[in-house]
Amino acid sequence: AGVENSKRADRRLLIVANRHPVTVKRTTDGQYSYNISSGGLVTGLSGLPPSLKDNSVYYGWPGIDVPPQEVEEVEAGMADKGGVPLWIDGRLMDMHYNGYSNSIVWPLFHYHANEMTFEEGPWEAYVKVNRLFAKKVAEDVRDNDIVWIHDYHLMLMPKMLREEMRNLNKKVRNLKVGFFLHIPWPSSMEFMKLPYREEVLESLLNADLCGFHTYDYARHFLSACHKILGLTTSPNGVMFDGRNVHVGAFPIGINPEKEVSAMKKENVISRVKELKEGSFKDKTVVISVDRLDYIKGLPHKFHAFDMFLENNPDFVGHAVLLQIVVPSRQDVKEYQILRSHISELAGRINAKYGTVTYQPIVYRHTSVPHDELVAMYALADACFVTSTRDGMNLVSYEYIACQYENHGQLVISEFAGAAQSMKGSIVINPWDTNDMIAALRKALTMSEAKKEENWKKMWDYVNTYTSANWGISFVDELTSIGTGEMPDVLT
Ligand code: ADQ
Repeated sequence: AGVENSKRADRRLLIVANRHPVTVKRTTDGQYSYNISSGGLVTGLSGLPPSLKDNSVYYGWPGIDVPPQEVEEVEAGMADKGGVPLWIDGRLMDMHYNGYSNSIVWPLFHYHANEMTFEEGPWEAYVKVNRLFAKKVAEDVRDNDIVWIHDYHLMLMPKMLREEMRNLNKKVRNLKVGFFLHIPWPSSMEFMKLPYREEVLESLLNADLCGFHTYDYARHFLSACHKILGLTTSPNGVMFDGRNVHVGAFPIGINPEKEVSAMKKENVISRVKELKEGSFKDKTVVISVDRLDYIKGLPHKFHAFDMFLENNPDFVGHAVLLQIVVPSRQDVKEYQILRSHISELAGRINAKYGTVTYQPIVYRHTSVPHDELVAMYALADACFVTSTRDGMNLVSYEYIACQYENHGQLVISEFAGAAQSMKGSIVINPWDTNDMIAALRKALTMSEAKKEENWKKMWDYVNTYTSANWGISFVDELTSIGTGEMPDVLT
């Protein structure tokens, strides 16, 4: 590790993601505010250790169109936060984000091919935005830089980056380019449905390292390279253009210290007490925290909770599902339909079992401040994750980090990447209602000794495979790739 660390020491790390972790907003008095956004990618990146963060520059769209005379001011504001904004027209970004990215790749990679929607222009917008990112980074890269491209919005960037550097006739020594996918890579049979599948694969193979959350995703990627492009693969790489492109599993984590220190704050301690003695007095609480998304299996979960109460009358009157949903992609029709569907389900279940003093589903559609989220994780007796597909699922890790006193249980879908690593959890199939009913009962009636034993296994994992560990492993693997294997100088 010492040798690898020295390879990354003093090298700049250019972290490139579609949305900049810093969202810029214009305030009513004409000033600009700079806020860290929420979401899985931001949670992962925010936990990188100082050894990586201190030399990092973040590239991404800041979420706003700024008039030309104010660009300099915002660039300075973002530079303070280690960021470089990509100035791309908001309408183009919208087509890029809601088009090929979220109406084609997102559903398909989560095995929801039926929810792919096709309209004019999404591919062109995807190409244009990837090109603009590639141009900007190509202008900025210099010797020894590490470029780390994130996620499914920027899959064309690895190839375009090399093209743009060639166009600029730019020679950069010892550059390393890595790509990490935050969502699942589907089986090759599913991936084959992707329009422009060859372009996507060939572009990714211009990176030196392609990383995924699990070995299954990495294996699916390799098999797509073999089946679609006819390439020769090994368990951890693929030969392309005379080079060995490295492929591996780098499971993302959280920064558990952030949750544990929040738990110790006075306001969090008093909030937990207030909720336990107030709205949740004598209640058994099952918590769920999801972005509003059809991959999270919300209808499956609500139906299972309904059937759980029907089959376990001893829990009626005191079991509560506390469901927090973060608004997401609200301008996409499928998401609007889902929103009204789950509101209706919650209303129906509450009408079925509720009384003036008991509401079985407490459903909130809002983003929640971190301290409040921690208080809710802390008071819950179990966490229920029912994703029909989920790259990893960081909510399950955050919950475990907040349970060092109570040892609440995790009930998690086998289709979430995290289920593979969380030994000690109760793994369920979200398509099997009886399985979920039994799992909830098991989680809520387990002996204290067994709960502690399970929780300890999960905590050991969460506390070892942190976001810091993820960032370091990926960057170390990237920088340790032999220079002989890749063209050192890009011309
Ligand atoms: P997401 O689909 O966003 O991430 P997840 O990994 O669970 O899913 O991360 C969600 C993050 O948002 C958590 O840190 C959570 O605390 C936060 N959050 C959720 N609800 C919130 C609320 N109401 N208010 C405030 N914060 C909230 C994507 C992939 C995942 C993958 C991550 C990281 O879909 O599978 O684990 O990227 O790679």
